[in-house]
Amino acid sequence: MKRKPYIFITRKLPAGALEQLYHSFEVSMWESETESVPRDVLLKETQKADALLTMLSDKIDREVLEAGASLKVVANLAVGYDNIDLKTASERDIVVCNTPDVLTDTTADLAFALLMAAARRIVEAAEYVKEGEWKSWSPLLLAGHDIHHKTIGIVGMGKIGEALAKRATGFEMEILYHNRTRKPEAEEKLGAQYVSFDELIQRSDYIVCLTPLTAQTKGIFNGGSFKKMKNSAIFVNASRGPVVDEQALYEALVSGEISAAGLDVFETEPINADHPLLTLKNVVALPHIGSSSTETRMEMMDLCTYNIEAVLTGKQPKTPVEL
Ligand code: 8YV
Repeated sequence: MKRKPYIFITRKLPAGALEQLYHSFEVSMWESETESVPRDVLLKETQKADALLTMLSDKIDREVLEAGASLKVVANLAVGYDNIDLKTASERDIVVCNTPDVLTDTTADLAFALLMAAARRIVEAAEYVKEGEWKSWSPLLLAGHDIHHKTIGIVGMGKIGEALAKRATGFEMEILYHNRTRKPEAEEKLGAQYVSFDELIQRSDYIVCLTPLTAQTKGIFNGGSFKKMKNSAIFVNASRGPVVDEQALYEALVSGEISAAGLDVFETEPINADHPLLTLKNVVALPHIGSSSTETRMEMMDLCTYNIEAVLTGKQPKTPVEL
């Protein structure tokens, strides 16, 4: 009898999300919600896998892809796929899928929430109350910065960037953006203005990074860029940690070159509790939860399972990455 195609899932996911797969395939998963699958287990499982359902924390490099003699599809539970070696996947005719669209609004919500939290010192103020520090009122108690009518600069005007710009219109912000290509719809409908990267960082009160991590975007926020920003600028990163030189960001925050930062992503994740950035009051740090609403995570899992099933049954996946 022909064996059923085998799917390996690199993290424990709710069984309900995978029901569709259990019907027709042999499925197993790494039974931890919090710990990444060890490299040796990943390599061993990949040897017999027809499909992998992966997370951002799995390095799907040449060694893994070459181990998968019958591997046909890698479905990544993320819109980003910088953890996957696309070149090798393409050479080996392995389809790579991601989860765009379903997470657009949720991630834009989070990016705006980070901006607001950093601007109005929400986390610092909440801790102040909980720690019993609130003894009296004073005129400038935990005074932050306004958001409405300020200038937001969006670096990376993809779908999430546009959804963020839409939110910014509600706050009557001036919207600047920088992207590899112009976005006529965002310009016409949202009044977003296309500017160079330098003009954006110089003019914006809020600089929000949403660009994918590529060889071109690695380290674009460095000492030189923080120097060009306003001293009152607030920097938000909801894309990938390595687009930022964290040492330079730390120095800019300490020296007052910029005023605050809201960070959902870091060069190394999870970030160490003793990381210098975490000692600063003007940093709001989150554990990479951009797309993490229950509704959206379920939709992302559904999309991954749809894509895997499609490839394994000879149909078109919904969201293949262009290789
Ligand atoms: C993921 C993300 O949920 O989609 C992305 O690229 O960064 C997040 O939405 C997270 O990376 C988990 O894999």
